[in-house]
Amino acid sequence: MPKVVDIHTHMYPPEYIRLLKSRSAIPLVRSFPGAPDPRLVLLSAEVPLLEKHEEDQQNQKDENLPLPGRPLTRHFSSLDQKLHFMDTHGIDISVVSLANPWLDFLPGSEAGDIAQSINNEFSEMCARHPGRLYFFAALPLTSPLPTIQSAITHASSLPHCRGIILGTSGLGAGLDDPSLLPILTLLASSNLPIFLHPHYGLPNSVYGPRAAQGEYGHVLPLALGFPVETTIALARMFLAGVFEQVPDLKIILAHSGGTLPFLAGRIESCILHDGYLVSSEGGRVNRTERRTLWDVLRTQIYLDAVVYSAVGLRAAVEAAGGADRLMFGTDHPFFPPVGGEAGDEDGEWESVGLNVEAVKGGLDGDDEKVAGVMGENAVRVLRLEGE
Ligand code: 5CU
Repeated sequence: MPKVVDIHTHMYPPEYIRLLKSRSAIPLVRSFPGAPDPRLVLLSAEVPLLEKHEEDQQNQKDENLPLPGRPLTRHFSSLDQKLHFMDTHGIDISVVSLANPWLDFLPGSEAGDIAQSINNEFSEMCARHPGRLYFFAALPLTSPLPTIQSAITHASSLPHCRGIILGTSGLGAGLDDPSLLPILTLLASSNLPIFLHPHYGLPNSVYGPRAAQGEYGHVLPLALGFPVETTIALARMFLAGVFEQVPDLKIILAHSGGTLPFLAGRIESCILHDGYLVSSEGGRVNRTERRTLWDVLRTQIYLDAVVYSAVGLRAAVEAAGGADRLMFGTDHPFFPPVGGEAGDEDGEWESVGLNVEAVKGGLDGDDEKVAGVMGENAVRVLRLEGE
């Protein structure tokens, strides 16, 4: 039987949750009177509502505002719950990663030790369930370069580590920052693919004042902010020539590449028609020798299949150059069922069903391709065989 593999599935180990509980700025965990679970507040788009709650508490006002963040249920940190979720959805193997914002907010002096301890914790979880769990390690990106390099060496020594999870901020200046090149080069030579995942979204001003009041829930930052962030991060790497400089680098893009499958053609056209880039000063665009974004997508990029529709899935397959470069994911523990009708959190999740249907529908029921996207591609690309 072909394996079903979930490559986009997160956890916050208990140590990380303790850290969030001690914080007063995002990311944080806070309890609110009357709410059954503490709230996990991660995104800058959630800050206006958090601040409004704080003001109301000080002024002893009760405006019936929506709560900021999302409920911190046991799904976020319990390994038993992860295994239950896998069993419920027929998932044989999960490649688990720390969820956003990883270690990006930690002081550099602490991040190295915390990265080591969290990566060890993931490694021990995987060792307890041989053949079922692997992980992408987190890096202490606020620490000095030697600490980051040691963390990569440590991660590659852990037997169940299959890559690293990375946000779009890099060392603070984005992924086109030349200072990141030694890290990308070491990842490539250590055969550790990057799972590139968004967190920072877009400035709150683009969502408008009604979103700041919580009127639209999380829809704008998650549905649009996240994918656009990923698109911009990858476009910046491409424009900076990172893929030429690190030709062995492999990146798995979250959420089927954000909007790249749809926008790659436009990015290419904008490059070809950019007066500065084709001028002698810009000097980047040599029509005959230049690698195109399409070429990079088809050689150095893989996409997850967390796209929720057959239309998006087909575009992702086209952009990636074939169904053998897509890998199924769930985004667990995010997007649980909400509201009575949609089911309970211990049962089947609608969000998972949508992605399974997208794979089947987008591939017109081609069993071999479906089996590839649902798991066999991940087994091959991430070397999940052998336990
Ligand atoms: O719901 C959310 O905020 C998120 C998140 O923060 N990270 C993620 O991977 N998916 C959804």
